[in-house]
Amino acid sequence: SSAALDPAKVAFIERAIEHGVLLFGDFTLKSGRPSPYFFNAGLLYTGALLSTTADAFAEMITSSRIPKFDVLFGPAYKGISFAAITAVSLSKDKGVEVGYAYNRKEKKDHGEGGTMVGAPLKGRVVIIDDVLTSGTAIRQAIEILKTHPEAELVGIVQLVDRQERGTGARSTVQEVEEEFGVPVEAVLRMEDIMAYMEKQGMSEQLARMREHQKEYGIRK
Ligand code: OMP
Repeated sequence: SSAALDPAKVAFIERAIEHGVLLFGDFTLKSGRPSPYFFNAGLLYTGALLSTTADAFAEMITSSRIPKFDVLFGPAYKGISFAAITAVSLSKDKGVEVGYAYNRKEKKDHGEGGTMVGAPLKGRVVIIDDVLTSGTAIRQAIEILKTHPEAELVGIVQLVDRQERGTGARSTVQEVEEEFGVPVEAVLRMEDIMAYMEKQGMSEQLARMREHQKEYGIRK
């Protein structure tokens, strides 16, 4: 892995490990894939952790390929708080004003006029969510957006891109970027986590990460 160890990323990874957000062990993912690590964004529940998360999202959004946009859409449930806190951080620290919106999960007929809360879903929209693996979750969010004809998807931001394969041989990011024609960016990627582990001498766990990468990662 050739990922540069950005000090802000290192600090974020350290805090994530410290708070049990980033775990190493034996996990089964939503897609059914086994995994030697898991990132549980639901454990980012203190003011300090949320603040760090918001700043990391805001910094990434303003320094990446994400174009200017009007609304940050956080799909229920994990995306909701991320959309809110990132909108605050963008406004306070970056002078970027965007609305935030989220969907209610309760209403089952999400295909038609699903129940939205917050900013009207129109104009240029960026979707914000926690973790990207095989793409099922993000595709569901895009489906919701598609039911709002005045909304145009212009980007997707994730806290963690696990850099895994999508439904085919290519990475989920490649598949989604190509299919929907928008950039997909992330605060952290698997290679950042692995670079950190390498620096920390976590050789046993790192070997398992490499095995996982061989099986489910991107073949470059
Ligand atoms: P995909 O729908 O396969 O892209 O998986 C992404 C979803 O899986 C996320 O929205 C999470 O709910 C969950 N997930 C994590 O939260 N952390 C992980 O490290 C891995 C997953 C996962 O199940 O793949």
